[in-house]
Amino acid sequence: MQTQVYKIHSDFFYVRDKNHNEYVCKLRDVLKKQKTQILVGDFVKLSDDYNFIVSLQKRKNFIPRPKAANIDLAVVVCALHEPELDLIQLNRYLTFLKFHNIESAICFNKEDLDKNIKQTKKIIEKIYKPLGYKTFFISAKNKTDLKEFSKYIQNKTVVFCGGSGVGKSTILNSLNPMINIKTQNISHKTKRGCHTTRHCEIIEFNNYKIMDTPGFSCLKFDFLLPDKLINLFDDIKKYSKDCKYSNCLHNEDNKDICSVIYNLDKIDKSRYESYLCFLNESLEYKNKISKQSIKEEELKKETGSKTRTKISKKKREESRKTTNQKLNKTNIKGV
Ligand SMILES: Nc1nc2c(ncn2[C@@H]2O[C@H](COP(=O)(O)OP(=O)(O)OP(=O)(O)O)[C@@H](O)[C@H]2O)c(=O)[nH]1
Ligand SMILES: [Mg+2]
Ligand SMILES: [Zn+2]
Repeated sequence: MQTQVYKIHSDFFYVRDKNHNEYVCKLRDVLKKQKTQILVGDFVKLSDDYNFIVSLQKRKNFIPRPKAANIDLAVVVCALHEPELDLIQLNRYLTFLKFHNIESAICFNKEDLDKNIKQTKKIIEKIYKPLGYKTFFISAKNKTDLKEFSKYIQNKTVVFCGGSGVGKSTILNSLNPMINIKTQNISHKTKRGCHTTRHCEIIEFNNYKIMDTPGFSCLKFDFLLPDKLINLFDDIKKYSKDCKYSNCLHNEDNKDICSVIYNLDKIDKSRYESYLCFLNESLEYKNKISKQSIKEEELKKETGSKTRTKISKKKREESRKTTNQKLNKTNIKGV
C-alpha cells in the first residue's frame, strides 16, 4: 500500500494514506541493512499487515536540513523583529534551497512589530523581487494580510523553514485555529527562539499540506566548492562574465581586475556580504579536504624531501578530483 511519511519519532514512522488513514510502523530489516534513510515527505510502501515499511519510492527532491522530501515549495519565514531580521541568514536559506533546486518564497512575519512597515517593504522588495522571489508580509499573531499568502501555498506540499521563534508554528495555527501547535515566546535574555518545535511534521487540513519544522541556524556552506557558489547568486554572477581570470572568486584577491567588484555599486550590499561569508565557509571546506588528502598521501610516502614536494604538488592537482568526489559523496550522505 502506498503511503506518505508525515512524522518520524526515533524508530517509529507515522504514515498516512490518501484516505487519511494513519499507521505507525517500523522499517523492514532489509532497508535498515541497506542504510535507507526515510525522511518526512517520503512516499513508502507498507507490508500487508501495515506494520513495516517495505520500500521507498523515488524522491522528487529533498533537503537535508530540515530533513524533508518531495517538496513543491519552501517558504522561508523571517521575523521583521523579535528576533531581528537577519538578511544574511535569509540569504543562507535561499542559497541553500537554490542549491537543492527547490522553489522558494519568503514570508516576512510579525509586521505588527514594525513601525515603518511601508519603508521596510520597499527596501526588502527592491532586493528580492528582481531575484524572482515571491514575498509576503504578514502578522500571524494578528492574522493580518494572510489572504494572498494562504492562497499561494494551497494545493502544494510546502515546507516552512526559518530560525527559531520567527513564527512558523504560529502561521500554521493562524491558518487553522483547530490545530493549535505549541508555540512559545522568544527568550528575553537571548532575544532568540526557544526551539519549541522539535520534529518535522506534515500537517494537512483543507487544501493545505504543510511541513512545520524546528528552527535552526547552523547551516554552513561546508559542502560546496568555492567556484560553484557564484552559480547560486544570479545577481552577482551577471557581472562576473568580464572578470579577467576565469577562476576569479570575486573577492579581495583580484580586486583590481574583478568585474564584480568594479560593479559593486549595482549589487545589494547584504547580498554581496552574504556571498563573501558563504565563500569563506566553502574555502575553509576546500582547504580542509585538500589538507586531508595531502596528509593521506604523505602517510603512504616513504622519505626524501624532493620527492615529497613533487608528490604533494601532484596531490594538489588530484585533490580537485578528490574534492569533487567527496562533494558528491557529501551530497548523498547529507540526507
Ligand atoms: N508580535 C507578533 N508575535 C508573533 C507573530 N507570530 C508569532 N509570534 C510570536 O513569536 C513567538 C514564536 O513563535 P513560534 O510560532 O513558536 O515560532 P517558531 O518559528 O515555530 O519557532 P520554533 O518552533 O522554535 O522553530 C510566539 O510567542 C508567537 O506568539 C506575529 O505576527 N506578531
Ligand atoms: Mg515551531
Ligand atoms: Zn571576479
